[in-house]
Amino acid sequence: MPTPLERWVEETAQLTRPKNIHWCDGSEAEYHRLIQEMTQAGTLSELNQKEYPACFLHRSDPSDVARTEHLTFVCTRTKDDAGPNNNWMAPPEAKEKVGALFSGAMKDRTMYVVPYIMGPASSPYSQCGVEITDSPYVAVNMRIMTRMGKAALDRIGASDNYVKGLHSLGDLSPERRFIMHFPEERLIWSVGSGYGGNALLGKKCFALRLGSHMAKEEGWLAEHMLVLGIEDPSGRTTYVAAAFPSACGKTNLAMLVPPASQKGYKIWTVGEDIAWMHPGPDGRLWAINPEAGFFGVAPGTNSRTNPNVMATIRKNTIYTNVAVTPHGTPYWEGMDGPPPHEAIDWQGKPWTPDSVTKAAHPNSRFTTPATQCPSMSSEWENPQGVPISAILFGGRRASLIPLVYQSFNWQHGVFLGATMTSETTAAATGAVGVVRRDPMAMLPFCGYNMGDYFGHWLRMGQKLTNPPQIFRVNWFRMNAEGKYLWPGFGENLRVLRWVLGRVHGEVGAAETPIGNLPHPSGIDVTGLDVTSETLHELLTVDWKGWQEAIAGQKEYFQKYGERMPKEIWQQCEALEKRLGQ
Ligand code: OXD
Ligand code: MN
Repeated sequence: MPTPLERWVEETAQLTRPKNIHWCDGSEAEYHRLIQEMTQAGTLSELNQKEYPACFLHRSDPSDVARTEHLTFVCTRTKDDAGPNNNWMAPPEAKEKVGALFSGAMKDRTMYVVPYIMGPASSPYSQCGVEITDSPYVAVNMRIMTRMGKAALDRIGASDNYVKGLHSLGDLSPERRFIMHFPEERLIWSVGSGYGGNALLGKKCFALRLGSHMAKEEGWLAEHMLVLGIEDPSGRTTYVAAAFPSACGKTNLAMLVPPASQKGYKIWTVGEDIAWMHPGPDGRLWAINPEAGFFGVAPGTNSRTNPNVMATIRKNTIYTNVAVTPHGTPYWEGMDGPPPHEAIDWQGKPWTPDSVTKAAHPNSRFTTPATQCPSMSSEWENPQGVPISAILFGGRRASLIPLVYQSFNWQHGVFLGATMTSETTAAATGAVGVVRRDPMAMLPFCGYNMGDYFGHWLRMGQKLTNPPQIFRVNWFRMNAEGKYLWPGFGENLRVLRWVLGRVHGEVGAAETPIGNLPHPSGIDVTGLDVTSETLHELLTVDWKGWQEAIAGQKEYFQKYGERMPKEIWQQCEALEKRLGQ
């Protein structure tokens, strides 16, 4: 008797008509064989194996370099369940339209059956998925990003308890590209793109869009958050989760190296993109990292901004859309040292520092195993997760939002997350640098109506007798000349220290209409090129700016109509009142 998984594989093969079927076992030998086949086929090229052992380069189709939010749909039974935050298509229409694109799509190709676990293999909070794909690049990337192969197959066994993901490169045409989610069926269909966020279905599609939907039904949280542990000089480790939109420095923060001035502190990485968080029996919130690798943005990464990741990506790494030097080593804008005199750019064309185009694509990436990261926490695979004491919500905002402030309580914290705004980045197609509303950094990833999502967050607070403290942060404030006011990167530890002080009741704050702000003496700026005027600017409430911002917040919340929880409206009114309007 075939298992449900075998039946689904058979049905999918009938639809997509592959030349052959390969069930991935996740072994090292299989990984190397696939890499070798791709190298022979020209899908991958070898980098300098002496300096970058087992590292390879993939160049994608130039039209397929980022997440395509306008082609991403949540196909719930009713439009209202997907909400104004998602593109929606009725499930029957989606199945017909996209099913036609899958019909015969794998002709002359191998179909890879990729079973995987999201989360530590022995964690009760982990979940299984199976991705059927015709892309060997996806299969090898999934081996880095998840616990892939036999362990997952064993866990699934004869059950039907796994998320189904069907992926085909199709013809890579943006006109025939769709990323469809059916949360009610725990099913994902993705066609026409090989880009990580669209094609590695465990990541955004499962761990966030379907995950957030599952989390709402089951009483937990699936969030676009890094998780880190801060060890202080007394040896105490405090865990913090932080939501930032794509390409706003989550990977750098998760692996922060304390500057020499911050003696005795250490940062331990638990995760750098996604957190699954469950209420524990002790009333605290416990987080696991569902991933096993990092799919990070290359440009701007160097040994000042992120020495730990620079060490991580020196071996066993797949680079996508970076440039290559004549020496066969990868190169991207903002890497260490001067640019090479010449290089081959991300599209395979000759490039020199005088070229008007970039050498690497602004959203070029590396896929690399988490186990290689020097700052990985000893707790990162703890099946129970780590207890979260603080949650940070951070956007990229040149003005208005102070460096850091704390919410008055959980409900106010949910409001701080719900009102998050950020400037867009190259991680998604479309204009870069435009301010958009991105509640909890989940706008592109919440698999259901965000009005209900805010309600779910509020209910979670009621379940937690010892909830994390909630903060808003902004490393990206600029002066009138467009210069950053705060040095960022490793120096962000100075802000985290204030957060720790608040969590442990060791430091005071100034109560303001928007929340509790540090007293200037609360942020240690010794040795930094930050004058007291600059610090004052970073920690001042711009009353007029906030009064004006409220109108935009209200207009946004109105979009959610009846689904918007009244508690969020109450927070809006309370803020208005505190600002004296
Ligand atoms: C990512 C993203 O790749 O957020 O993590 O786009
Ligand atoms: Mn992300």
